[in-house]
Amino acid sequence: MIKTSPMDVPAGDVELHELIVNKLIYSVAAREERAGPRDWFLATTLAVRDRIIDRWRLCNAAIADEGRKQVCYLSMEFLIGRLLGDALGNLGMTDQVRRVLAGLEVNLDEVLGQEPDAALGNGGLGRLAACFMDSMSSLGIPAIGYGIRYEHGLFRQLVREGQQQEVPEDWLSLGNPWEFERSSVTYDVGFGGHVAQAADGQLEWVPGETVRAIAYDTPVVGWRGRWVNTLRLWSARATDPLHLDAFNSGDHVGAQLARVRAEAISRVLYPGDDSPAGQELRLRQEYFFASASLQDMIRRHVRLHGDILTLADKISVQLNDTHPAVGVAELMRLLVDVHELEWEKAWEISRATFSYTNHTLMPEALESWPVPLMERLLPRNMQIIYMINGRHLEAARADGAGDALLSAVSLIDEHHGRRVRMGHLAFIGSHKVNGVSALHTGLMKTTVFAELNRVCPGRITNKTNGITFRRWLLRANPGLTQLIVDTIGPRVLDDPERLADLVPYARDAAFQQEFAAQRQVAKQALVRVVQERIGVQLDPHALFDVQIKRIHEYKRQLLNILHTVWLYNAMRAQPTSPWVPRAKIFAGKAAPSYRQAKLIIRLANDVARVVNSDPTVRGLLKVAFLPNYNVTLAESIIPAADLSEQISTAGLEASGTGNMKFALNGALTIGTLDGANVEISERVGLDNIFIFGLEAGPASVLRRDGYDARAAMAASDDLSGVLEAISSGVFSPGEPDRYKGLVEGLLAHDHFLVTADFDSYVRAQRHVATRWSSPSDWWRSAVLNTANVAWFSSDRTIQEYAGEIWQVRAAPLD
Ligand code: B1H
Repeated sequence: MIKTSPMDVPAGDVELHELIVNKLIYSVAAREERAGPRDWFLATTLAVRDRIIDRWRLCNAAIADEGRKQVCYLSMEFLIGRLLGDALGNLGMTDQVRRVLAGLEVNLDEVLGQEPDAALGNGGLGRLAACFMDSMSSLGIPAIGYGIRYEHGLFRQLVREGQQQEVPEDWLSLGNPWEFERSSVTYDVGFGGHVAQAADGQLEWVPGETVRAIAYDTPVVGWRGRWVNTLRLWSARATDPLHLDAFNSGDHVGAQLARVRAEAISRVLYPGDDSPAGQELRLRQEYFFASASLQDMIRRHVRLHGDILTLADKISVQLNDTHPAVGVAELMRLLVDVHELEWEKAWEISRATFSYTNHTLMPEALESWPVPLMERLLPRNMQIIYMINGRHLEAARADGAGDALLSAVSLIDEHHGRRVRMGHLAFIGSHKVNGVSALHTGLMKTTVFAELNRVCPGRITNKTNGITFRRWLLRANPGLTQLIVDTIGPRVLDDPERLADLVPYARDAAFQQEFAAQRQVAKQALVRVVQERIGVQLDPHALFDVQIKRIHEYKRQLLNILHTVWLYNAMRAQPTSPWVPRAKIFAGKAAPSYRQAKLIIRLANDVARVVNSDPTVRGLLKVAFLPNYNVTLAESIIPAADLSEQISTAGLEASGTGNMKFALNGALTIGTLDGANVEISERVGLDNIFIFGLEAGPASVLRRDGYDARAAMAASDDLSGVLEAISSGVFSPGEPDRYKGLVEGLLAHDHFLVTADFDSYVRAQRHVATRWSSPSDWWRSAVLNTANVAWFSSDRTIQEYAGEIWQVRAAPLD
C-alpha cells in the first residue's frame, strides 16, 4: 500500500507531502495506487510551481510599485531543456522532494526523466538565452524573455544505418505544466495590405491579413528562489478561425485555410543553425514575435508610467541576433503612427531602448530580406526602413563619407538584388552593439561592421558569453559539486569566484584522487547511457574524448574523425605499443538541408562501426555517435568528459559556450585560438589546455588567398594515409566510393583548413596522451580548469550587460 497518510511523514515534510498528493488527486485526477511516473511528474511540478508563483507575484508587484527598469530579451530561440530539476535546485528543495516522493514509493530521478526537453532552439544562441534568463532571475534583474511558443521544437534526430533522419518533436503533446495561457494578453499583428494617407496627412497601414498573438507565460525562478522573471512566448491564432459561409457551403478545407496559414507561424522552429531559411514564413515569424513583444511592452509601460516618452528609462530591449531586428522599424511605426511622436523624438527613444548582439560573422548567416518581399509583407515597415536609411546616409555624408562608404553602410544592399541588411538595421537602431567574445568583437570591427564602426565609432562593445553554473555544475554534476563544497565551503554556491580557492588543492594528491573519483562516477553513468542507446560498450577507464555540438563544417568534426582514423591506423600498425585507450564520443544534429554535415554524421557512424568491430583495437579505441543531442544529453555527457574538442577554424566560432561547460567540469580542452577558447586559455593557463593550429589572422589570409590542400597531403604521410583509407572505402566497404567526393572536395577547396591544421592537431593529441599517462599532471590540470573559469559564469556576463548596456539595477534580494 502506498503511504498517502501523513502519519509516517516527518513533521517538516507534511505540508509538501499533502500538497503533492492533493495535486495528484485534484489536478491530475489520478489514483495514488495507480499513478505512474508521468502523473507524479505533473503532481510534483504543480506543487513546486505553487511555491514559485507566490514569489512571482511579489516580483511583478515590486517591478510595478518601485517603477523598476526592465530588460526585454527578444530571442527567436530559448533552449531551456527540462525545468523541474532546475527549479528544485534553485529553490533548494531537491532533497526534500526526493524524500517526500520516496515516502510515496516514487523515485525522483524517474519523475525528472518524464519531462520532455523544451528544445525551442538550435544550439548555442538559444542556450545562451536560457542561461541569461537563469542569471537575470538569480541576480534579481527584472526581465521578460520574449519568443515564440513553437508547437514543435528542434527535430528529433534518429540515426538509421548511420544516417540522420529527422522526426518532428512533440514537447507539448502531453501538456506543459509550466506554462500559463494568458487569454487576456493578445495582440493583433498585421501583414500585407497597403499604406493609406488620412485627411490630416498621417500615414496609416491597412494590413491585408491579421494574426493574433496569444501570450503563454512560464515563470523563471532564480537561485535560492528569491526572484522570478517571466518567459513570455507567443502563439499564433487566426482572428477568424473558420469561414462559416464557406464551411456551410461544403468547402470544409477552404474554410480553414486562413487559420492554417496563421497558425503556421508558431508551428515549428527553423532548424537552420547558421543561415536564415530564405522563406517568407521565417520573416512572418520574426515580425510576428517582434511586433507582439513591442506592443506588449508599450502597453505595460503606458499602464505603469502613463508616458510613452519615458520608455527608454524603464525598458531596455536586447535583440538576440538580427532575428528580431525588424523590431527597430516596428517600434518606430508604433511610436510615430500609433503614438504620434515626432520622428526625431521617436528615433531618440528607439535607439536608447534597443541594443543588439551579433553572434556570427559567417556571410551566409547574415540575414537580409529581399526588398520586394518586405514591401509586400510589411509595406509600412519598409517605408520606415527607407526613412531611417535616408537620415542615416545623410548624416554619414555630412560627416564626409564618400560613395563607397555610403554604399557599405546603407541599409539596402544593392549588389545582390536589392535586399535589406538586417544587421545594419539592428546596428543603426541600437545604442550598443556587442560581440560575444573578445576575438569575435575585434573581428566585428574589422570585417562585417568595419564601415559602420567608422561612421558610428564607440558603439561596438564586447560581452564575452557565459553559462549558468547552477545547471552546468550544480545540477549536472552533483558529485563534483559536493566535493567542491566539502573542500572550500558552501559559499562557492553563491559566489563562483570562490572556485579559485581550489587552486591550492590542484597539487594535492588526495584531492586529485577524489576529483578523479567523481569523474569516474560520471563516466560509469555515461557508459550505461551509451550502452542503452546504441549498444556500444565503452571502457570507463579510457580517455573520454568528446565533441558535442551542431554539425557544421567550420566546427570541423571532420578533423576529429580524421584523427580517429589516424589513431585507428596507427594502433593497427602497432597494436602492442603503449596506447592510451580512448573513447571518441560525438553527438550533434545537422540542419536537414545541409548535405555535407549529414555526410559527416554518416562518416562518423561508418568509422564507428568498423572500429568498434575490429578485434585488433579492442580495448584501445571505441567510437560512439550518440543520436539526438539535446540539453539533457549534454548534462550527462559533460561531467563524464576528459577531453573537450573545441577545434573550429580560427576566426569562425564567435564564442562557443560548450567549451566553458567542459572546462568548468574539469575537462581539458584541445582547441584552436578561436572564440572564447582564447579567453579560456588565458585563464586556465597555456599549460592546462592544448592549443594547436592556425590563428585567426593567418587562417583568414590562407582562406582568402587560396590554400593548396594537395601540398599538405603530399607533405604528410599521416594525412595521406588517413585520406586514402576514407576515400578508398575502408569505412564503407559496401559502397567504396561513398566518401570519394568528400575527400576530393577537401583536396580541391579545403575552405575550413582541415588539412592545414591536421598535423598540428595530431601533435596536440599526442601531448594529450602524454599528459594522460601521468595522472598527477592530468588531474592537476583538470582541477586548475575548474578553479580558474569562474569568470565564465553568465552572472558575470549579465552584470556587464546590466551595467554597461542596459543601465538596469538589480532588485534587492532577501
Ligand atoms: C550562433 C547563430 C545562429 N551564431 C542563425 N549564430 C540561426 C544563426 O536559425 N538561424 O537562422 C540560428 C543561430 N548561432 C552561435 O551563438 C555561435 O555560433 C556560437 O559561437 C556562440 O557561442 C553562440 C552564442 O553566442
